[in-house]
Amino acid sequence: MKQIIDAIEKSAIEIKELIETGDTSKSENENSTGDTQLKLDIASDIIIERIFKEIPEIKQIVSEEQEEIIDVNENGKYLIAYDPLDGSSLVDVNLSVGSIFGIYENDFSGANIVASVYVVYGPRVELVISYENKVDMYRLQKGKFNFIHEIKLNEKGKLNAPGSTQNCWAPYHKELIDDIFKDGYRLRYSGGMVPDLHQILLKGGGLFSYPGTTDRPKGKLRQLFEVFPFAHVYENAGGQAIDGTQRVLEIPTEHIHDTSPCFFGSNNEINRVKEVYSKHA
Ligand code: P6P
Repeated sequence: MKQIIDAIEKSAIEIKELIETGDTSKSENENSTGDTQLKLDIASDIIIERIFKEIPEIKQIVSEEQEEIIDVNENGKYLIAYDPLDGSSLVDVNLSVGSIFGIYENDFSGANIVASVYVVYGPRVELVISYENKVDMYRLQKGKFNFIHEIKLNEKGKLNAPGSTQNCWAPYHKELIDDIFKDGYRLRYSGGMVPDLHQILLKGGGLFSYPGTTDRPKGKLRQLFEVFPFAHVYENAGGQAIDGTQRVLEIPTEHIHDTSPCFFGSNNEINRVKEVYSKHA
């Protein structure tokens, strides 16, 4: 696992420089989910793939930006699914973005995720590792990632990050979100999954939601590259990650680019979601 962490740290330093100087315009290509790729997406993906291909303990990799799984080492132990630069379109308006890595054994499935790592490229570059029963945060300082502190969620938080197209929400979802705001929660939503979820983790808790909607019944966020890695983080930090009723890590993956409705948060807020969604499942 250390080889992989070192590789991710190395890629983060290169991607940080790419964000500062790179071309943020659109490419001619679309990824397998149909999103138009930015040149930053492709360049970040090339950096990560190049670095991962040097790591003996990696068996396979798959990128959100590519259609197929890539075989790396037949004797490798780990399979890595990654989103090289999530929310890349936010770079143009100078908001934070991130890279997300799900580390799996045996196959790419929620049940077989064994660790996850994400990197936030913001005013500071921070790297969070969820492994075994801990979530630890590191910060890039003078070219090196230094340990800062462990991350734990409170039972109840103060932040509410409601995603997706509001006029496509189910009426009961809208009522749930409105009720949470009526209880005094603060709106914190940038449109970047990594900084939005990082903020809730660091500010002690709350709720991030990206539900199924009339325009996207299965939600927008990808299971292997986004939902499962953050589910691993939130559960290890003492919170939960569900699709409305069940743990997202129990959801079967039919296709490597499958999406899933998702709710990440502290126990109190997730239990509110379960109470509402269980009546409409
Ligand atoms: P919406 C970025 O494009 C992303 O994939 C996630 O980082 C983010 O949480 C979500 O989409 C935002 O989607 O529909 O709320 O703009």
